[in-house]
Amino acid sequence: MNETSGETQKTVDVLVVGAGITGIYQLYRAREAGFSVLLLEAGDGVGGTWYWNRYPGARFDSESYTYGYLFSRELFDEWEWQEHFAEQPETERYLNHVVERFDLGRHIRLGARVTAAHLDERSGTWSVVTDDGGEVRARYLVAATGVLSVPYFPDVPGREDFRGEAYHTGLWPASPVDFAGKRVAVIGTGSSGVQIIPEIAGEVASLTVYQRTANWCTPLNNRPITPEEQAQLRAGFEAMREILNTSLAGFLHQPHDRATFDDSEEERQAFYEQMWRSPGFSKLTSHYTDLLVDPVANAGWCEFVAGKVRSIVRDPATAEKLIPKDHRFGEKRPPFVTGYYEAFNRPNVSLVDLHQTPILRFTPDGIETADGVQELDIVVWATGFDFGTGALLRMGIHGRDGLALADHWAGGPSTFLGIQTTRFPNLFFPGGPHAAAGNNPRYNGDQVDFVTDTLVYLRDHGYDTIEVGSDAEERWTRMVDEGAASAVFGEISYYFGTNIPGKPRRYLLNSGGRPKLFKEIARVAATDYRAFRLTRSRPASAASPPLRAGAAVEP
Ligand code: NA7
Repeated sequence: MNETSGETQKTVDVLVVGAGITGIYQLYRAREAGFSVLLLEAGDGVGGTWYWNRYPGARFDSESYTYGYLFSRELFDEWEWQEHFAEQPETERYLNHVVERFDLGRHIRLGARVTAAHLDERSGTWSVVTDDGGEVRARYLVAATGVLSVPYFPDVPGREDFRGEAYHTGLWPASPVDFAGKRVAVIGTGSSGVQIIPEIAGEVASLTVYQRTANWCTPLNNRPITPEEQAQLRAGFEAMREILNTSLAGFLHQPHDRATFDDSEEERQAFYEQMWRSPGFSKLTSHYTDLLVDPVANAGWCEFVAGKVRSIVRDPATAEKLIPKDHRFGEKRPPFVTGYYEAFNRPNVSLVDLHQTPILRFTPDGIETADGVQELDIVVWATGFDFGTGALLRMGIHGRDGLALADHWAGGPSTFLGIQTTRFPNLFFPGGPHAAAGNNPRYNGDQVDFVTDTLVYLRDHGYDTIEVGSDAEERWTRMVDEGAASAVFGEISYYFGTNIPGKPRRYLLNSGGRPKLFKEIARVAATDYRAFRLTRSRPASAASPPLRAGAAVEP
């Protein structure tokens, strides 16, 4: 263990960047494993996604108790989630509680945005610079910077000319925005847009929703957790943890055992009703087994959802605009909603279909389309994120021979396990590109566990530098790319990076899912880390075991 601190420079074993759900867990695990640790966080508080996305209506669409940490039985027992799908303030409180409870705050430096990270090849250490003038030297750099952490603002002419207030859902201010009596626009109808729209619709003077692509929104079906359910959760902790730690997507929902046309028309409609009333992601994970593979089966469910939209939204023209015509259910990450379609029945809410009337420009007073200028007081950008690689490529990371990660990945990311990339030894990025798709904390947690086990292995075997081999990286990246054609989420999804103009079209999740991750991690352990090049930058101590065959030794 090594920790030194001077006025301008600090040295630690493990430097974590990002105090989101992954970074906090990594900090905890690395410290518990006996490493000296520091976490740098750009925000003025911890929480990551749950710090920045504090817009009205922001909430989980994974069940709260399946999203929270499972590493401590005591933590699980003492935190009573209020709702099956917790709202942002509760999650932010929870993450602050975790930091306090495990005394992690003293290892966290807030308000410190990483602007550069350079590898010192001689020592195998990283020198990391922050915008507050600090510099940290670390043997291992763990970028837990998230996949949805760089907000995207479309390049609309005149955007800077607008004189009203403007906010991005992913950069929401700490002090509440006063919507009362204001003329408001929401641009974007992804998961964030469809959460904020019903939340503010009753408060504003007018709400104009600018929709480019309609989404297949279905009810979240949130409700408070009853005292009986709280007791059941505690009694069933071990069983629940087992399911969550091994299931495909990290949810409790059980897969269905029937395909669409195993059922009669009547049974099918009853099942669709049951799905409509089911919680959150179960509409993907517990649906008919052929929902995502048989277009005819998928169309049946889409027709059912379209019927629901038509039955809720009173204006037929608005209803038709809200029904997707260009993609099937599940081709994009489906949002889950509370009162979304109902909001369009309010007299003060209107929908602009950007395919029919695109935004021409911003004016100082509002937004201009072919229909004229809509005068506005507040514009909400719910236009998403530079997914997957956005944060990593903006951190100024430079590896061997000064190679910039942004250049290394100019054509899209190449990784092994979504955790390491060649030419960047001792850099890990759990929860980054090529991670699995599902309930984020579960598979990001798998990656953090692997990183921590790896660091312990290195220490135990006298190594201090680890770099994935190009064979392993190519194998994993090929698996991701080849699997992308049959991945759950289709090419129009931001999971391919296609929402960002000029971004290479590459699949940014792990198309092999969690099972592939588990399999490869087991293989790494069984083959004594042969996928990696393990070296030591200083002579092994007498107590250290000899280098394994084939391992390189650096002076
Ligand atoms: P999303 O899901 O990426 O949604 C972004 C929305 O913004 C979506 O409706 C986009 O339409 C729209 N968008 C993007 N660019 C434009 C332009 N130029 N003009 C108009 N509309 C635009 O981001 P969210 O924040 O809602 O959700 C992100 C994740 O957070 C979500 O998956 C959950 O994991 C939580 P498009 O569909 O591209 O036509």
